[in-house]
Amino acid sequence: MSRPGNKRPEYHKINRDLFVLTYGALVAQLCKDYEKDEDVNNYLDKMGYGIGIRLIEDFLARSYVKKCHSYSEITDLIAQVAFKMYLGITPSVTRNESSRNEFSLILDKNPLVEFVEELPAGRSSLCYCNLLCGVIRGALEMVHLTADVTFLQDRLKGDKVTEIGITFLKKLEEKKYRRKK
Ligand code: MYR
Repeated sequence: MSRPGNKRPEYHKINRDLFVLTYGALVAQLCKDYEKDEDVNNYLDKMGYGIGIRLIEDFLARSYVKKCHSYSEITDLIAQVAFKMYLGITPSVTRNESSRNEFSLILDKNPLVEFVEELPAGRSSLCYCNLLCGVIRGALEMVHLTADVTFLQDRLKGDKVTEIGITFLKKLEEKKYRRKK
């Protein structure tokens, strides 16, 4: 039976909502388990890192992307292909003009906070979506790149935009991971 028009099947929406709500429950639980925001942020980052080092295989297999030749190309790829693929959004990319290795992803929309209006009371230093930083860091490490990835601005904290900063640090030796040709 053919699908009516171009409408995406409803289960995509249901799965996304379930994921977003599950993520919210995870953050809520971590806030109960850890008193300090910093510990929650670290936990989310580590968890994301674990996801990122596995996700990269899937990403490279499904995206058919070619090897990138600059940090700028890699950041564009993360924004335009990876975020689109896994979160359905395309952040815009800005570059720190005075440095060749610092970039930002500006998120106009963020599906992970769809059901969140504000940070929990007394949690003003919480980086609610810190999992994303870990995912990016982990995935990059598997293509031999170390990077600092942190939230520089966050709408949940009253900032005008949500901004993830990526600072590329150095190229790792190509021994951990060999990309299939
Ligand atoms: C290369 O030159 O080998 C390609 C580099 C690809 C880097 C891809 C990084 C993917 C990051 C995934 C983030 C997903 C966030 C939802």
